[in-house]
Amino acid sequence: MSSVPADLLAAVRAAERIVVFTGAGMSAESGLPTFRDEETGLWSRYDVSRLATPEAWDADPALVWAWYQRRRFQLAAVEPNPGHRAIAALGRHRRVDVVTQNVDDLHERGGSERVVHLHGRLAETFCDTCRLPYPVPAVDPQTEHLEPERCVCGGRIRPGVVWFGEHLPADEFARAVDHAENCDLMLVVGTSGIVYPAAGLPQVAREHGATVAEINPNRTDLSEAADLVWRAPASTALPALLEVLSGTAS
Ligand code: BV8
Repeated sequence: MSSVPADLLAAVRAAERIVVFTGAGMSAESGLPTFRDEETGLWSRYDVSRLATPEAWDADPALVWAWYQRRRFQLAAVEPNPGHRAIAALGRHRRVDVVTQNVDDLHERGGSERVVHLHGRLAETFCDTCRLPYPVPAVDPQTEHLEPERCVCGGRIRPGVVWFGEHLPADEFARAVDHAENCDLMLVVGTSGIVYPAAGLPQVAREHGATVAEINPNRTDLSEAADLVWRAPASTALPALLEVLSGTAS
């Protein structure tokens, strides 16, 4: 079990409001590949960040839809990991707001109730023309191409995520900025800090007086500016932190 760095423990103990800012690494130990790993998976022939764009959707909707259906189907088969559950339990000791770049629902299924989704939700689907919600069950496409369903208006049904080049949902991003501006501590967990404007949130927190702590086995674009760094994986670090905080550590 990772021993909790003393400076991080002190920062958590002193904090009244904590933001946990998460990326794909938060879900890695649940079995969902990060964007980086994705490139070694079924889709290694494609540049993933070129699949998650409106241009890719317009050019080959069946390719993009098959990729999303495979991810949606994968999501139904995985569970929250101890890191997700520890974040939810931390929320019983302090005010905790989760701001996630992830499009999975593992924070909610792990028990977190205050979750901001910056990049949408994989489980949701809507018409790309009239933009009305249009629920579609997740299926394993079995192939690299799968024609998306059609709306009554003639539009195609797309995944409820924010693609590269698309604006983030204004209300969600405004909530995320408000949380960053008003927290005492931001835990930055499992993100490479590459994708903006999300990756700018730790700087917002710092500019408003918060302590920023990174929990990640690897160095990232955010490491330099972090006040505290714990090189550890989320699903062992966060439960260890919670155990010490709740006095149950052995
Ligand atoms: C925007 C949904 C304004 C889709 C995602 C040109 C035109 C327009 C915009 C841009 C442009 N050039 C650049 C931009 C900005 C662009 C951007 O940032 N690009 C990057 C690539 C440079 N941003 C946008 O386009 C955003 N919109 O700017 O709108 C605008 C609009 C029009 C014109 C101008 C401006 C929209 C960005 C949203 C993209 N959608 N997801 C989908 O999922 O299919 S982002 C996607 O990437 C995921 O959400 C994912 O979260 C994210 C990847 O980042 P990470 O989460 O950090 O994951 P990553 O794999 O990179 O890293 C994992 C980390 O985990 C690693 O550090 C690893 O060490 C760590 N880890 C691994 N295991 C563990 C662990 N940590 C802890 N424990 C472990 N066990």
